[in-house]
Amino acid sequence: MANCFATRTFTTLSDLQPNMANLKIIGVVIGKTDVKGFPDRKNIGSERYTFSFTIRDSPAHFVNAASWGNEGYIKSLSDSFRVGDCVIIENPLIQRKEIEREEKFSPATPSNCKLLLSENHSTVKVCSSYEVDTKLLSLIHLPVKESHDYYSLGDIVANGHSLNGRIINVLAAVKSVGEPKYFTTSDRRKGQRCEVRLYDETESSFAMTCWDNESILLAQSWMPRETVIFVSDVRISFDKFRNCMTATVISKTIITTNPETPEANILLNFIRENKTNVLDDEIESYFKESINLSTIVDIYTVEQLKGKALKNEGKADPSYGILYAYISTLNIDDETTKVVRNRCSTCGYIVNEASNMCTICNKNSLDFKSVFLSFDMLIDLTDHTGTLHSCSLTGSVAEETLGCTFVLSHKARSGLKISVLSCKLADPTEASRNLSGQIHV
Ligand SMILES: *[C@@H]1O[C@H](CO)[C@@H](O)[C@H](O)[C@H]1NC(C)=O
Ligand SMILES: *[C@@H]1O[C@H](CO)[C@@H](O)[C@H](O)[C@H]1NC(C)=O
Ligand SMILES: *[C@@H]1O[C@H](CO)[C@@H](O)[C@H](O)[C@H]1NC(C)=O
Ligand SMILES: CC(=O)N[C@H]1CO[C@H](CO)[C@@H](O)[C@@H]1O
Ligand SMILES: CC(=O)N[C@H]1CO[C@H](CO)[C@@H](O)[C@@H]1O
Repeated sequence: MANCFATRTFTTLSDLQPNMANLKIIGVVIGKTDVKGFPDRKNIGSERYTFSFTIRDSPAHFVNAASWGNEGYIKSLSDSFRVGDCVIIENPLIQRKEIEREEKFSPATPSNCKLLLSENHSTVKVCSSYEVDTKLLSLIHLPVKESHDYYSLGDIVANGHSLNGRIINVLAAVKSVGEPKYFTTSDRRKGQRCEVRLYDETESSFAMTCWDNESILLAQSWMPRETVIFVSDVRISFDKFRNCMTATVISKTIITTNPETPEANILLNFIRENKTNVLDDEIESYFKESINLSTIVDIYTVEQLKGKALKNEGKADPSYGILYAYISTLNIDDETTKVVRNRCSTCGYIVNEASNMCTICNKNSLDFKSVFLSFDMLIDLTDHTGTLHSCSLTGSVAEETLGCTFVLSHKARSGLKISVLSCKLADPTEASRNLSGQIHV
């Protein structure tokens, strides 16, 4: 790698003025967008490509840089560095920033300039972290907003609809990072999505969705229950499907991983001290059935569910749907399988039968008399395409299904876990209409 600190000195971002020429700038990349293609108006039938990024060289100064060009140049430039890398830019064009236009889609910056990079004039070099001053590298852990300028997750939930559509800052810990999902839109564009679950002292789970490869890649580096993030300018919306508030990473968003601020340290202490004590997702979903059944409309066959399981192997994100099937095995007479189990009333987890201990709360259930009986059985579900074996039918859904007082959770060997949220007799005409509709899809 070329020596990044060859004789020529760098112009600091605080000294940038529009139309300055022959500059050399160094900075750490704190934000970056995906490459996008646009039809070229001057050259009908061809496309121009672009991406942008944000660099910082001191706590108070950062600027946006954009590059336009042909597909090959833009893609290879974009692939050459990531958020967290340190880059040296030579000969960028320095333009005056039109604040309103620029900051609609790009991060807000303190600078009145922006950089434009072109293939013919500018160069971007990536420095190895060994060569870079640690002062510069440490900027990656400094949020771009005041360290106290954020909403707690509890504040967001409490404000509810009034925050719908607002762009705010959030400080939170990472609870889980979903597996990225890739799809093709109806107009044949490729898309991707990844859901990150956040938590803090005030809220145990809050969804943040990433729709771009750069933020998805960044999210893959986060450690659940260890990483704290400061998300500047994230969009808050009300998710009608899940009936809750959610956050969405947009092109204005800058995410600071493991921020070095007093507020982030307090949160870090909280997650470290509370690590062993937190309910795991399974328990949480046991108590918090926040799914609005009337919003579940996708209809699947057994075959489609198995296909989905293969595609999603090892993924944590649940998906919801309706299955028209019959219960082909309901084994309540077999003495080797238990039908009823004790669950801990604090966390909802199954209490170990031999020790009478709740392994999650570490409480002895006999001391606390804090258990309740719950159905816990395995059933098979069959339709015209196949059978799902060993779906577990538990809790109140089992109670309703069986018509006696007592949820369907399923861990099949495929790694697919199915939770039955409701189980009712299907109207035969509705079922046949839906299933025949399916075949044409
Ligand atoms: C870059 O340079 C090449 C050859 O030197 C020229 O053909 C091309 O038009 C230039 N591109 C731009 C955007 O100026
Ligand atoms: C995002 O990543 C996927 C998988 O690597 C790729 O197929 C897709 O083209 C990428 N999209 C963009 C906009 O870079
Ligand atoms: C569930 O969703 C339906 C349709 O979107 C809506 O009318 C209803 O109010 C929702 N119920 C709850 C409890 O949020
Ligand atoms: C350090 C810290 O904030 N610990 C918290 C862990 O969780 C319990 C219960 O929610 C709190 O009481 C502690 O303060
Ligand atoms: C295609 C079709 O017939 N869809 C039906 C499936 O079942 C729902 C009720 O669950 C009907 O509302 C749809 O019209």
